[in-house]
Amino acid sequence: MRLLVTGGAGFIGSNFVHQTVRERPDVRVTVLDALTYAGDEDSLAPVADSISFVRGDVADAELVDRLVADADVVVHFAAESHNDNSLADPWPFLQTNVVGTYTLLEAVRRHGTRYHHISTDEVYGDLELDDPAKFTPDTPYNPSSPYSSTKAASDLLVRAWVRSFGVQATLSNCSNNYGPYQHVEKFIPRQITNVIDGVRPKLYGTGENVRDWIHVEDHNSAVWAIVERGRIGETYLIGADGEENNRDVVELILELTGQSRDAYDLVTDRPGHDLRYAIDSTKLREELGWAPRYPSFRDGLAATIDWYRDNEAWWRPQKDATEAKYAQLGR
Ligand code: NAD
Ligand code: TDX
Repeated sequence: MRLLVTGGAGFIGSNFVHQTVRERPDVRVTVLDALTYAGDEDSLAPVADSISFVRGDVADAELVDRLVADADVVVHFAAESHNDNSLADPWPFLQTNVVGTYTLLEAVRRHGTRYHHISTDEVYGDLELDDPAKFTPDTPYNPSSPYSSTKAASDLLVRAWVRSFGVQATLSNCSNNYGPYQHVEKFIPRQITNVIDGVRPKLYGTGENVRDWIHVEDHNSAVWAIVERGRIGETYLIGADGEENNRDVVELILELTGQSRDAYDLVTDRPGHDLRYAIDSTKLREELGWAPRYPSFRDGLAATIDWYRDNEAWWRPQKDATEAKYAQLGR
């Protein structure tokens, strides 16, 4: 199989490429990535000899057409992915998430290529803290932020291209990922690296907001299950029943790093901050027989802390600039 992975130098995409090279030697991987601030070719260093890397933009129609013509399957991870950045400057989110997805869809339409679209649970908006409900594939779209609204827009384009043009696509909406190679702007790596630097973790608002954590390896094994066995036109929700509130996550990071569990600060809340996400992944589990391999959040978090301790050379170059951005926002 010739596989084109967009955004393969980012957090989830690079882990997907590692897993693919490790477990599927029959797959020939090409990565297309623009290497924005969030992309890092070093994340692919361990597999560099086994893949082809192309630096370029998913909204570059000519380049995309050439690469899609040479692929059997496209898995589209590339996106602007950080909510706080989307509040500061929405434009790159429109360009990459919406125009970039459109550009890929037109190419897979022309070439009849199998396409899998990576998306987020944030397209469904948020749930109340005390509501037992979870998101299902039938939950109405109700995104809150520029980031999630552009991801929702891209999902709707995919659905329309399936219905109107018969594009061979599947979609997945996953909950919050954690694991190695995640940019230090994101919650868990930001707090781990703060603790390593002797800085107190920073919780937005009251820290009550709930996220449904899944290890990145589990997200990626689910993506493979959908690529291989998913039904065309269908949406699969990916989640591992990992609901935790942000305060509990910070306290666990502090405990696992030998600090006092109350050694954190509350900072200004994110505008429009979604309260709670929770995924019902019954369809994925029952229809495709998928199950997570990393069910313990505590163990996965401990391993992730070890990874950041052991790989300071990977994250250190991003840390100061990231914290300078947050300082401007008062967060
Ligand atoms: P990331 O920000 O770590 O990586 C994004 C990658 O895309 C980077 O390598 C970047 O260089 C590349 N990129 C950005 N714009 C590009 C462009 N115009 N052309 C080509 N490449 C470009 O993001 P991530 O956390 O790995 O997320 C990957 C995908 O998974 C996104 O589609 C995101 O919406 C989705 N997702 C993420 C999570 C999560 O918890 N991180 C959860 C659910 C879904
Ligand atoms: O310093 C922080 N303090 C804090 O309390 C940061 C950076 C975040 N938070 C909170 C905000 C959220 O409630 O932690 C939670 C997680 O924040 P992020 O890591 O920014 O993730 P989130 O906004 O939930 O979105 C993530 O999951 C869904 C990814 O960034 C998206 O790409 C994905 O679609």
